[in-house]
Amino acid sequence: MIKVITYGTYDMLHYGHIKLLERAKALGDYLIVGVTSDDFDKARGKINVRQSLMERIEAIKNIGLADEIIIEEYEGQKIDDIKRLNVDIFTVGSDWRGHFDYLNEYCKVVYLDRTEGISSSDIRTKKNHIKLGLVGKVAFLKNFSYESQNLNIITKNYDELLEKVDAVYIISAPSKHYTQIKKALECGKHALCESPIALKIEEVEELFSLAKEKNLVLTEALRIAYSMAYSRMLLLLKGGLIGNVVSVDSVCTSIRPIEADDSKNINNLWNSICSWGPTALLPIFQILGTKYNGKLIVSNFADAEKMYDNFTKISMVYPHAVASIKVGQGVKSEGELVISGTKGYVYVPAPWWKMDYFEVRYENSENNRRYFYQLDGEGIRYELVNFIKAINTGGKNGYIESCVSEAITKIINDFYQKKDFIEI
Ligand code: C2G
Repeated sequence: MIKVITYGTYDMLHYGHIKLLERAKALGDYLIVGVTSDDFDKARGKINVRQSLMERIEAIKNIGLADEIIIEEYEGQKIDDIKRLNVDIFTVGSDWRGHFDYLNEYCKVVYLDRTEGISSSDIRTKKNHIKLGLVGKVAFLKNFSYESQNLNIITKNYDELLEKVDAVYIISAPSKHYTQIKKALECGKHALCESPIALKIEEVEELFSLAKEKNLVLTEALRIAYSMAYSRMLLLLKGGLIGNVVSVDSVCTSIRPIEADDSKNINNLWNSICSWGPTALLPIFQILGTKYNGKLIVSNFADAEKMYDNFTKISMVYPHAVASIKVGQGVKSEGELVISGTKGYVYVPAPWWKMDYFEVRYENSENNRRYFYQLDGEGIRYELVNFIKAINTGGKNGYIESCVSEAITKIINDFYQKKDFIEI
């Protein structure tokens, strides 16, 4: 029996894919089709895939050509599969000519002519290509456009921009977020906004209910939430990895002097609490929930009148746990995340907000484990993928619950209102 294997994403399965599979099948007696996992596609830069892994597998099943379907999850897996499944022929479309010659060492490699004139990208473009407008600082946008090369980007005056796009990514100063999001939603545009999405709790509630009413996606842009290491860590914690969590302590700092032109205009300021607060608070609210009993905010100001804090420490008390954050734009500390539990603790080394691995440590160090994951583009890619997916499927963004967004804003609001507050 001649075994043939071929791989692909098979997004929006089309005639070109089917022709390829028919010819692959004809090369032998048994056809194995490897369908790429969502994470593997993200990692190899395919960020626009429209269908989920299960939908893509279902489509391949339905055409009835595959004798076996496997999932391709990591780079280098092809060699493993070929050896493990005793494959005789590896085949793929001619767009990959030369790329897989290294597999000749394990089996025969056949490049089949690609069907011209059709591709998943064309279908996606025709279906509805999402035009994303960027609003904010140029330095950040430069970094961003690299990650979003598959998306349309237009930057102009805000009203003009809103007319031309389907969605906006807002990276402006925090004090502008509420008005800009509201305007976008009122114009029927989806919004992804750097955290915090507003400075007052009523504003956040209003924006979320407006988005809901208009069937639009409103998402807080907190990159770490979308990183694989972080989301897997949350799942493992929920599964009791370290027993009951009794303390979450997170530190995020970076020394950034106030720029001369910034200090003139409060509207352009990203103080410590706004720059780092949302990221530092995220694991606390996602692990311990948003219902704490009390808190204390302690700040040191570079400019007290403008509420520009050099450094802020917040301590929180929950019924059965405590939490703390330390954030600073003018103070440097070890940017680690430590989650303490009754059986052990999770340690994420600095800078934890760029985490691609974490460690679980126990009393008996022989039981310690390290978990490694891939993190590309500091998470911007994953954030975008989720935003676009939520728009396309009319679904919610499952990564940051709206109660977490509200809790983050509440803390920042209390900082500005100097509630539960001490200045040092
Ligand atoms: N294909 C084709 N004709 C088209 C489009 C695609 O013959 N008009 C072929 C591709 O060459 C590939 C298969 O259909 O062999 C699946 O295509 P994709 O879903 O685009 O997957 P791809 O990114 O090419 O992944 O590990 C993944 C594989 O290397 C291929």
